Amino acid sequence: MELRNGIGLRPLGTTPAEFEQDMLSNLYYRRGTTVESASAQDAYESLALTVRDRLAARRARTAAAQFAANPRWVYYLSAEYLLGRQLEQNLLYSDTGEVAAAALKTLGLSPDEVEELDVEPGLGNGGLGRLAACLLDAMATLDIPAVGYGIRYDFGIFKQAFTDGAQVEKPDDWAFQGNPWEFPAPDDRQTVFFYGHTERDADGNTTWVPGEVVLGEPSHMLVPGYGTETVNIVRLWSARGSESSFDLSRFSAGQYAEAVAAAVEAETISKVLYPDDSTQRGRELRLKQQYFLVSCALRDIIRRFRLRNSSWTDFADKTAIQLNDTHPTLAIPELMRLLVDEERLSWDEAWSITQRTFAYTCHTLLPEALETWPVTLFERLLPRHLEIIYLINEGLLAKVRTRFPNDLDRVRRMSLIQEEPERRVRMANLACAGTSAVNGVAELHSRLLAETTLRDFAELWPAKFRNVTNGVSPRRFVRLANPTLADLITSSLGGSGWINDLERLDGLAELADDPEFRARWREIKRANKVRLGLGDPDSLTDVMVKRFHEYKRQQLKLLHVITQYHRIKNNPGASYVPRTVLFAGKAAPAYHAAKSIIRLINAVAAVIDADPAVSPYLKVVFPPNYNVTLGELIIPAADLSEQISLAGKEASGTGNMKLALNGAITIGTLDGANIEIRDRVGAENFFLFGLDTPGVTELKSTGYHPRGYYAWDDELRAALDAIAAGAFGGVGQEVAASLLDHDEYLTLADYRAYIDCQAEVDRAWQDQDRWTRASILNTARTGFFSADRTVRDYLSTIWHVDPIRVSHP
Ligand code: NBG
Repeated sequence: MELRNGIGLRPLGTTPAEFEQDMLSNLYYRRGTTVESASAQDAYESLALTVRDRLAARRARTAAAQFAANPRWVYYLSAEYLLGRQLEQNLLYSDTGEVAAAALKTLGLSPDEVEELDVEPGLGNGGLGRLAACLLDAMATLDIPAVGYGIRYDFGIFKQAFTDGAQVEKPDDWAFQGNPWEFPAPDDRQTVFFYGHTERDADGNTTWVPGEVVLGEPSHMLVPGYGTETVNIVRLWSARGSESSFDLSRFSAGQYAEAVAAAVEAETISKVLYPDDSTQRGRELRLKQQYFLVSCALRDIIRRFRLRNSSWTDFADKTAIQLNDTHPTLAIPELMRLLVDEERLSWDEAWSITQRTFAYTCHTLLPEALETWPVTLFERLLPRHLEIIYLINEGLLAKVRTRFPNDLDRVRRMSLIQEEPERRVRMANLACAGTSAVNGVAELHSRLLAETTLRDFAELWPAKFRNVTNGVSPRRFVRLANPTLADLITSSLGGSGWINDLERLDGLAELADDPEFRARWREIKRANKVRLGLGDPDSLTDVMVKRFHEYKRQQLKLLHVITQYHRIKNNPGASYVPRTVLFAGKAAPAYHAAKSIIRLINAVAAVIDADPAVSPYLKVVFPPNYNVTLGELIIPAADLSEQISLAGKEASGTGNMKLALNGAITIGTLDGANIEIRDRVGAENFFLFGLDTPGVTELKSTGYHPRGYYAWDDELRAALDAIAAGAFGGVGQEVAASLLDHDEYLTLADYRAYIDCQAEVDRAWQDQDRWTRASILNTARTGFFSADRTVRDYLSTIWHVDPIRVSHP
């Protein structure tokens, strides 16, 4: 009995000799090989297993403590997780870094070679996916009983390469060599239905008769807390064909492909992250993925609930499910279906449980980014869910009509069904209706959500709307990514307590004027640039790393680069602040305009590189395939952080937080979390430019004419003319035309303010003491942006879940 709950486990050794012994047993018994014939992969996996075992022991104790407490759990549902590499993280979190290094040494293995084999699971696309990973990290660190649910995509986000400067997408077969960090649990598999029809019996009960049955097989990875015993899990689901999906008679008849067709079809569901949705089949696959995730997750959540509870009346008190954007919104009608059709609860009771269980985080302001699905697709794929959505809609609209009589327009806007031009299900509306809390991810964003994008819902349910400003993991983005800075901070603050209590960074502020401390600060930044190995480490490293999107305005940064290029060309004798401009990021495969901007950046980089009059002062680098691993190298090396989205478009940004924490100074607009960063670091330590949200609204309402700016500003005209004339290749014409004719994100309107602000950056850089002071203060004053604080905010305003301490063995 003791053994079962993880408390009676034989403790694993902590000495180098014991670690080495365990690594050898893993090599022999689990890899089935010997020292003589071990490959680098064998060495890596044996090391990974040895580290994992130490966390698994903690996991066993965590589960014992958590289940014994029968608490309210947090379940985080997300289509994306960008977990980052696991080896270094788990060495740190299990405090085995030193013994592991010693063991590797005696076994004659190179740590670098082993580290190289640790593949990043790229199961996400951008900020939303990395936020999910940071929140899991913080929940474990704060001892919160939590499980993350997602999909184990066979292929993660594509690998980006450049051919002639153009983005090409290669499949990311991240688990090709296996993934030593995960535990498959096929016995917890779930059955998922699709298609078919519904039937009603004499008592009015409904049954869904499916047309396709697929299996969901989970495996989990460990999510350790830092500086605590808790180890939570993230459970990722793979789709499999059901037992009947192999057709032996066809196989025997030599129809091999037909024999496995059903299984292949089923497995397609977890094949890739965000399949191309430009075709009907692609859209259907995406909706299938969404339902697959929520169906598996909810059944698993209910299975866990039943381990300790028996009454549905307790469900919402024991379960807080957070919907990370609208992708998992189908969980709302799915829980209704389970409660009403399968558990035979009354509609009202089921609806009350559902609303109290769920909460929804919105990550965008772009109305076009709010998901909708054709009703016809729903009808075919999820016939019962569509019926349930109609019923939810009836209740919702009745409420709207009572609250706002004779307001037909409002009813039309709030309906879960869009009627024109095609009938579609509005997922964000469903998410607002079926939850008890809706939050944005930065103060401005939450306010704008309630005033614009989700205004009708905020008027109906003002108390539902909250703000929870995003945060990032200080473990991954300072301690692991920037170990020398972390050491300096630890020695300056007299201990490493700041890592789990990030506001303590404030103690660095008093060192900002200490010349010795400043010198050390600068040395570390320089060493991080050398480690990155791109560009002159003494130049100003100007960094724009994020997904490519026109609203984020990489094109504005590019206009600055071209303007600077022209200035140097036109006045070669003058002196310039040498800059290395670093772009990194991927564009969605079907996003043509973003891909053109990537291509143009690479072309400009090549022209500058080839020009000896310019290249001493200006260099543009664009390392391909931005991911968490590359971010961990770039962020600590940055001097300047580019956060230049059009005000009112960036929900929050989290790269802005990571960069500021690592001492980069932001140049940015009053958008997303930039505002909160500036409030904290102080206006004098932040380069602000551009229109604010009221300014944007006003300009748009009076009619925006990009050509006016072009006509009036000589430098802007020169830059656009050069682009359009093909000075940087053929793609320029299209980019210039789009800016001159549409410029949806007001790039040209903010151009002059941005260029002038960049001149201020140059001036500030020339006073290195002043710069370093500002850099130190950026780190000192951004402790607020720890994901730990974010999780505490979710806990106190939305989840109301208590921590559970796991005792030492
Ligand atoms: C992103 C927003 C960011 C925000 C993160 C996390 C997606 C789809 N959205 O501004 O663009 O910081 O979500 O909330 O990745």
